[in-house]
Amino acid sequence: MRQHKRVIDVDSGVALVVTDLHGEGRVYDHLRDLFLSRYQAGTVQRLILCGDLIHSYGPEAEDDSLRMLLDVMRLQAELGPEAVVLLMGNHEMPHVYGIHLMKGKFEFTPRFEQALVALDNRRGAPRRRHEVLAFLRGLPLYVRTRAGVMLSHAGAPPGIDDSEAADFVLNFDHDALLRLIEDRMRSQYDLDALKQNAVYLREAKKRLAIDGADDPRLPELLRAELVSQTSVEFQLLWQVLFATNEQDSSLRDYSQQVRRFLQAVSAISPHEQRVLIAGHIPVSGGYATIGQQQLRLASYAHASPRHEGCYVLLDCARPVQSAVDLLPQVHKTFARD
Ligand SMILES: [Mn+2]
Repeated sequence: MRQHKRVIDVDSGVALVVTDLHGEGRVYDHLRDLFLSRYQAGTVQRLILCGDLIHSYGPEAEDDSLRMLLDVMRLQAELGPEAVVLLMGNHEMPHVYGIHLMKGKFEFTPRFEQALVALDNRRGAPRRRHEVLAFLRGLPLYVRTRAGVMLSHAGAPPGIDDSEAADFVLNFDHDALLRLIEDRMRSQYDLDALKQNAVYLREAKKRLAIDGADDPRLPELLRAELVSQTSVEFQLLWQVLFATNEQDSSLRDYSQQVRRFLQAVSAISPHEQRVLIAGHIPVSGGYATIGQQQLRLASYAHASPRHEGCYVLLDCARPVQSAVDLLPQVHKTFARD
């Protein structure tokens, strides 16, 4: 049995660690093929994608999000859940709850929701919508290693500084939260009235590709609103996945936050965790150390320039003491050799 529901523990092997591909299919194919050739040669044993696999910043025709996600599901079914790992990022999570994610002119979620609904109407589709959603709901938040390196999407969240708080995050239960909200909806809301609400119907169609008043998914927009507006648990999950690191405070304060988070996690983990690898935040040149205990990684979409993106070849067994120890294991996504 896994010690924590949202954690994959890894004790051995070399992992190819990648992050934030954001629907860039060409880059995904390149890194997956790099992984597969080394996997077959026996030099790399794992592919770990640290979240935000989906949601392109480009035009719809170039958005490979769903194809990439289906390919990860296929590869994981083939090689096993410890050989191919996708961590949940802040761009995967919205589809678990049906919430609307936008940034400036980009509305990320409707396009992917429409693609998911289209899966059920596509002949020969390898998976159905409900299977993809179940996969997203089951995603881990962290990988822990014997090396003492913890992999995450967004780094250390604020306020996780004792083992009780860490335990809650490491066991985060989406199903329980959704059930809680659904029970409340049934007892406190007239769900039939939604069918007559033209504004609701329009928003439900736009955001979640809900197909009119008779669609059994009709209450899901209300559920999304209730989760995001009223749930303390959801706010915590938000802080985990949208962590702002040193950008909202200072490097000094954030370094303390990282230290406290890793200490709290270590107290309930098989091995002390001393260094975090995280993506999520743009970084010039594709990587940077953030204090002594975090390596920021951007494999493509968040690297500037993008072709300077990086991946890490992590020896999951050999102890790592600080972030700079990882620098020899950082490589360019597009090597020039
Ligand atoms: Mn991202």
